[in-house]
Amino acid sequence: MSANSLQISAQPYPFRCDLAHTALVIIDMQRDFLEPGGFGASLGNDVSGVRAILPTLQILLAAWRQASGLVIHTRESHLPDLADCPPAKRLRGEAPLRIGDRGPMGRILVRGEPGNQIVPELAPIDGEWQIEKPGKGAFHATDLQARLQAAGITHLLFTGVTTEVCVQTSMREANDRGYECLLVTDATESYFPQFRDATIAMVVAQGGIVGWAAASNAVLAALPAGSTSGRSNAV
Ligand code: TIU
Repeated sequence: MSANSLQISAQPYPFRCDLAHTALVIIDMQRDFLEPGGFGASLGNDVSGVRAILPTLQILLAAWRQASGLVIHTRESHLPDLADCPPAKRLRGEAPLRIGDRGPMGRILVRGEPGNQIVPELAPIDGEWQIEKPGKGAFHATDLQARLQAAGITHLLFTGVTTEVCVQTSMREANDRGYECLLVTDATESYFPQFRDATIAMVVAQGGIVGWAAASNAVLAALPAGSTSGRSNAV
């Protein structure tokens, strides 16, 4: 095994990857989904529970940065003129505040607004990718596929919110594009814990039909101690 080879204890069997070709993907850890008054709350959800993964994600992110692994942050966001928001998405449901409407954190789910910012605990740093995605999946209407290919990334570790919506959609999109994907079980959360659990179960069923699942401790244990052995430079 090269110094960059990782073997992560996972379901349904160990996940093997090379640090230099693996990215940590943090899906939509933005105020819209984590704080009252945002998009998640406007849909009728109690958003307080999803913040529980923040300490775990902070530890994982710090370790991944220490190992010089690529970090990819996504934000679900729309252009100010909503040209990238299908009416079907904007008009779905009976929310009091819809996408583009002004709420306590600015316009709901609109790029650049206060509510659209990633929470400070996980703020991106230089060299980390930030993908603005108008859909649930991170590949839909973004340049993510082209950038991953250019960077030689073949393996993706998925975290963030919500497990069964944007995380699962992105993981399925990645799986269909040929990426080997692992879901970090305690670094993802749903407004419905039973949906988180069901998503984890369905991802790993049938021999890993969508990919692998592992707790963050298993990822941390696989990282070289004190390593900065990931990519030699930012892509
Ligand atoms: N509503 C819900 O659970 N999620 C979303 O609308 N977006 C994401 O999951 N990011």
